[in-house]
Amino acid sequence: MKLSKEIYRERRQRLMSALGDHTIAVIRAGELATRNNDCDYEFRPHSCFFYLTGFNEPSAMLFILPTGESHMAVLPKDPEREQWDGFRHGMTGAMQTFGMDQAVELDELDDLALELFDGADHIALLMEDELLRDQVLTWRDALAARARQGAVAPTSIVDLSDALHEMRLIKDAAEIDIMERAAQISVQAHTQAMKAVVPGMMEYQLEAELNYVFMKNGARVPAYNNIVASGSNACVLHYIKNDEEIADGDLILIDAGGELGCYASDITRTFPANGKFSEPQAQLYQLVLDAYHAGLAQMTVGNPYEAFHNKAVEVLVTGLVKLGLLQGDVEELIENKAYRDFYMHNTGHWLGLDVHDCGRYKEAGESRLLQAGMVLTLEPGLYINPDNESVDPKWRGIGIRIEDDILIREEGPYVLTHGLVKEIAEIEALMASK
Ligand SMILES: [Mn+2]
Repeated sequence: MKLSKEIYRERRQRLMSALGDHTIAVIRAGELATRNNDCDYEFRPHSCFFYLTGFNEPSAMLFILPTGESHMAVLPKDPEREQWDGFRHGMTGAMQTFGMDQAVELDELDDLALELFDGADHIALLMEDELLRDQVLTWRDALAARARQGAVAPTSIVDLSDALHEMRLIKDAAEIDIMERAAQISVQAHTQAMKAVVPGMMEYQLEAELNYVFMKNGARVPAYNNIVASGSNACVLHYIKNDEEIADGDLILIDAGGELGCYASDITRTFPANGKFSEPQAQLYQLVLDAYHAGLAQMTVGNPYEAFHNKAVEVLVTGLVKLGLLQGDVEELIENKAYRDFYMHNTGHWLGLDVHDCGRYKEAGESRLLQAGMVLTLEPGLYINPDNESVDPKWRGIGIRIEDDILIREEGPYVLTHGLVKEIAEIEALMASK
């Protein structure tokens, strides 16, 4: 699942061209996080660092010069530590395997930074990285203190977020390939969950089916916490307790996706625990599905980002009026956001190394236009709070979301999560066949 080192080199060069001359970029992998006592969480590098290096060891720091020339400080080779914690690439690996022009061990980090920063005008970093900001200022001060010895300290710190985020937003062929593979593992996991569910099961037992399929297929971790919400738990948007019993007659909403090669997939399906939608469940489900199809048709090159959300809202509100959950004029209800009690989130987000991936949604205050290579989710839903006394009791506690991952292409949207049932008849047929 590794891309060639030339791909990473080209990305570093492209970033530096975007940042302009006299700028050095610095970015770090991140540190191991303690879970408890001497147990750490599994390390997962910062997505921006990984995007530029493919390097997956904690504590590493990358410096890129205006030419694209790249230096990295890494954990040292250490036979004793490696005996306990596993292989480290070390300096030689950073250069040979990852294409760094120079690598040093972490105890030489300060020397490397001072050498590289001396005479540079601007230091570019992810401005949100508070720790690195402080460290860069410390290096700046050290250079300033050596002015009489001829050192020249940088004069400004600039944010590289926007340049890097915009690069990450448009996926290249290699990324699309990995993302489709991640998506297809998640398709298998959701299919398995639909087949495995039996009323009386605990939500976490169904979650185990997802994790099994993810891991068995190489997506060693979920891209975000699995949501397995039965009944009215589906109305809690980020329900991750997953510890209740699934009742006969419940709908189950699963929002889960595996992570492969650090790339996320993100799928939601909603299906009946007993294999058959009730009449009210089917009516609301079909409405969300109609909004999905209407939204998908808007995901074309040159269309504003907000178009698919607006279309989905229009379909949902029209349907809610028809079913009697909302009363009044559709346009006015949209204008007043009267649907927010039933639909309180956006219809999608960028997807990539992060599940809520980076990249601007607006440009000059306007919704940006969709471009080939963008990947985003399409996820209309409806959530009828169990305590909502303004609606007929038959609707209360029903929560539905349908979510796929979509690649924008010149020839039209491509569903990376293809092959996963979502029509009512398809879901019921799959569940009846188990
Ligand atoms: Mn999502």
